[in-house]
Amino acid sequence: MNLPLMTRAVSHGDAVALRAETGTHSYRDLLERSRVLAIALLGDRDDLREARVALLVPPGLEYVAAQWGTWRAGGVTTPLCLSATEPEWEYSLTDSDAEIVITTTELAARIGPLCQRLGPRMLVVSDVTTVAPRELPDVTPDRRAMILYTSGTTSKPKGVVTTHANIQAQIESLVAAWEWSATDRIPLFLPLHHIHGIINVLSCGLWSGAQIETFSKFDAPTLLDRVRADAYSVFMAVPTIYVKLIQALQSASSSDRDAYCTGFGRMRLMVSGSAALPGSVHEEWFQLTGQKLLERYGMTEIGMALSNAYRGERRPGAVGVPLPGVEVRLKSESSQLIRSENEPGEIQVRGPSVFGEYWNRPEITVESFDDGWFRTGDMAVIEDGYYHIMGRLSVDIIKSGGYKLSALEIEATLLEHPVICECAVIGIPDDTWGEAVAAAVVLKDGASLDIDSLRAWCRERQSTYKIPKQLLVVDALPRNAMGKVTKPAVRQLFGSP
Ligand code: MCA
Ligand code: AMP
Repeated sequence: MNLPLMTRAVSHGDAVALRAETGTHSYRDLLERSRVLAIALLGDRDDLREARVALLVPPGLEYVAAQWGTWRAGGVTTPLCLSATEPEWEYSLTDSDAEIVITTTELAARIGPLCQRLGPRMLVVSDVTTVAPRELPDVTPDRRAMILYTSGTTSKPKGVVTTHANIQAQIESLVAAWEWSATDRIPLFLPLHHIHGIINVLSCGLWSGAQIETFSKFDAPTLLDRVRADAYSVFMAVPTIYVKLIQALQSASSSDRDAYCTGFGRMRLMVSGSAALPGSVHEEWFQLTGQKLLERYGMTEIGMALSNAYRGERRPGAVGVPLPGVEVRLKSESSQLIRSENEPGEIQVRGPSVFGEYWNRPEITVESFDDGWFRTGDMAVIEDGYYHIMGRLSVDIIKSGGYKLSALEIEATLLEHPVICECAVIGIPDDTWGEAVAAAVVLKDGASLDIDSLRAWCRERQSTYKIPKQLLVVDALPRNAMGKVTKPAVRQLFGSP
């Protein structure tokens, strides 16, 4: 067993690793379940040799067993979004060329027909109970470990490939900066197909010997009851969740609110990230709970890059300074290195936590690096020593509820609608979601469309967070002299700056 996450788990032994619907599970349980699963995955092979293994497993013991089991067998995990539609799963399975799909009894009925049609073997975790003992392969840190699908400036999501060494660097940086320890207890309600949930919460917690309480999804009342009972020392969420928690606190009775707020106030660390945290939310949270949220900045391709101080200033509207082991620079539009404060530039990142490649997309990989530095596409400026995110270079990237969405991908789906001839998708500011998806469409002659029927049609094809929340039917889309749709003018149609 040569992967540090697992060798460390040996030393954590009988400590409780997970509190889940299935009960409590020790680090020893995780090791045993993942060993058995690794052997079942291997069958008669000695090493999966980076075969892609898709995971459609809810948070809990079975998810960790599937992830660690795949890694211990030498495979590459491709976690799927639990609430995705069949076309979205099909895209991930086909693009990653998944050989095996690990799932649960409940989800097997939903993914089974797709596996039969596309060919990957389906393995139901609970079906694997006993296996004959055998050696597991040596998995070196330079090997590929995980493919996460991320939307961007291409119409279809790209697979971000990280190695075991990248993952280790991402974990070690956060464990050092935020002082994780075996006494920590953290709730996990974020989805486990993105790094916020996978690395920042699950893997940092397990690396440290901490206790993680898993939930199938974010549910404010359940969580608040546990907070009131002092169940956690650390808390990590996207801004939308803090907005929803503020709403829940405000509608609680004053005695309940006091108890919840006292619970939050006692935690040693509360972090916000994945999207900009509005200064008003930072302030309101502080007023309610006495906690200064620590905001940080990251990306699937690089892990976390910038963070406010754990011991030191947590400045609203800023994302702090580079994390341990991460190098960050700003490059101007004219490709000049920015050396002074108050001059905006693109954030570029280098270091062991940065991914190596987009799966099967060598050209896009090359274009994404500038002399070894990853080009994030985010603009920032340094003010009084702290980085501030100013926005993105591409208007086609939307951040909604912490999810990164591609306007181009949503447009491609909308164009399949029988009455839509043309469309332009943008993100418009939204108090709860950060940005909300809005679509301007031109319809075929004589046709009509309303938002409810459009949403119902989209539901079969795309995850709920990609479905337009606002619809505007127009006679023509605004275009420039070259005939290209001008997104700033589309924003104005929605009355958005
Ligand atoms: C859901 N709804 C939405 C959206 N999402 N409406 C507008 N915009 C959205 N984005 C609607 C649904 O259609 C539904 O409406 C209702 O809200 C409830 O849906 P549900 O899915 O149950 O919502 P929820 O459970 O309350 O979800 C909110 C959430 C979730 C908990 C904030 O979106 C979430 O877990 N987000 C985190 C994503 C994440 O982990 N991102 C990190 C990526 P109706 O009832 O009418 O049908 S990693 C990353 O970004 C980098 C690396 C980083 O820095 O971390
Ligand atoms: P993802 O591709 O889902 O990994 O999302 C990464 C993107 O989320 C970054 O490129 C940023 O645009 C955005 N992001 C993450 N953290 C923050 C933050 N604290 N403030 C503003 N944007 C953020």
